Amino acid sequence: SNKLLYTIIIVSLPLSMEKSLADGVAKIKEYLEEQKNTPLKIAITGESGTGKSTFINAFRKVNDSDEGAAPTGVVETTTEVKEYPHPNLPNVTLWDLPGVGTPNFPADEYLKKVKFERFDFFIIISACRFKENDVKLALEIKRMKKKFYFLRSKVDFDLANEERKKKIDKQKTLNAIRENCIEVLRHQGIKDPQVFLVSCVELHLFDFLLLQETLERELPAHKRNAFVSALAFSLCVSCEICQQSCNEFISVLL
Ligand SMILES: Nc1nc2c(ncn2[C@@H]2O[C@H](COP(=O)(O)OP(=O)(O)OP(=O)(O)O)[C@@H](O)[C@H]2O)c(=O)[nH]1
Ligand SMILES: [Mg+2]
Repeated sequence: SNKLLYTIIIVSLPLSMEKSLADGVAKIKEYLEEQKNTPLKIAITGESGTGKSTFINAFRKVNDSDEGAAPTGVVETTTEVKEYPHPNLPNVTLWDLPGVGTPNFPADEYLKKVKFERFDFFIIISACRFKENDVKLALEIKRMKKKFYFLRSKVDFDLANEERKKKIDKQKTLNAIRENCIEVLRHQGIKDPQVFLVSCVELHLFDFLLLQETLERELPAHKRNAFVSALAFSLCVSCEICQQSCNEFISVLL
């Protein structure tokens, strides 16, 4: 992308002026190569019990009871951030986070406790209802100029619950859930929110395939963003520009 190229040129300019133009070009090539191999840390976040750990296991085709699986449960379960490799994409890791908004992880301490800013990309998982904490997470990610997908889990429960009451049009019910999520996110200033409906216990149904395809298609852009942020940050640090200016600089680039 142009923004990536501009960043690389800005970073490389002092080098090429000090040495030869060829050195500058070589440095740019090196940065472009490095960008391809940039690691991408994907945080799986949301309230407790929404299915974050179950999603990670299913995504990795691991049973909840297998050794090495992310622990899942009917009470608050994940209390430490843990990293899991992506099943087929090198340099991509999925990070299982504790749930936000419990007595152990109150919303106002959560971001600091899980070191939220270290992640490059986010999947917010929400179940049953759109909550205040979902909005807080989305706005924080927006503030950091990073991106997220919004996963509405447990839609199998929603359909079963509605079906118990009356004969329903499943597609209509799913659309109502999707539209509600999109509307709330848009209302909070999130442009073009990407919302996927899933059942973490029946991952082959609903939007999971679409989510997987979208992630793989958009991965280069996510990596580019992660790379530009890291590069811009190191540039600003080396120039001793204050944190505020650094954030402004990154926001212009992304
Ligand atoms: N029916 C159904 N059950 C689900 C779904 N996702 C998760 N569950 C169940 O919900 C419970 C909580 O799932 P977890 O994966 O432990 O939830 P979590 O978000 O990791 O919770 P914390 O670690 O406490 O933050 C488990 O009993 C799961 O089996 C889903 O999409 N559908
Ligand atoms: Mg968990």
